[in-house]
Amino acid sequence: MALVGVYEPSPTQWVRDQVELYESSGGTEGTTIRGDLPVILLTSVGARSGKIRKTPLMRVEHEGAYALVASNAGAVKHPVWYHNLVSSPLVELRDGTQVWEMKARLLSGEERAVWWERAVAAFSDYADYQARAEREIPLFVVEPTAV
Ligand code: F42
Repeated sequence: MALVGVYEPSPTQWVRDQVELYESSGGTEGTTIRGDLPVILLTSVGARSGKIRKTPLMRVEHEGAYALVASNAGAVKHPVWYHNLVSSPLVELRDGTQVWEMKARLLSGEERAVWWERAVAAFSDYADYQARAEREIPLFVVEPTAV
């Protein structure tokens, strides 16, 4: 079942621009940052507003599952979308031209450690973000809802 709600674009201009380009091109443009680093698009439901939120994140994929890294560029606070996923784990994930409904699950322990390595391999800046974040950066894995 598709997510229901009114779409509220990000207040951050460059994020909003990336979402617009990614979606309006059907996932053929706006799919990278810094030249060639791939990005996916997360759609979640606002924990308080119930509005549809769209968030570009780095692409960390393994065997059809994806990690969502709540790095918030190394800020001391979790990004707002972290709270949205805790409250409402059903999400939509777009990777280029493909879109799936998926369920997000917060990782811990050994499973988190394995995905963290994959995340840093995909985007090495995550290691710097972790060093200055003063919190353990949360990781979700998202997997298809119907397997
Ligand atoms: N951020 C990451 O954390 N990890 C990444 O890997 C990442 C990669 C990335 C790649 C490209 C790109 O363009 C951006 C990238 N970002 C990455 C930044 C990411 O897209 C987000 O901008 C960032 O993580 C901050 O997320 P945020 O959810 O904190 O966004 C803020 C700016 C925001 O949109 N706030 C909204 C607002 O209006 O202030 C609120 C949105 C919201 O969900 N509100 C809830 C609701 O109910 O609607 C309220 C929830 C509550 O309880 O307050």
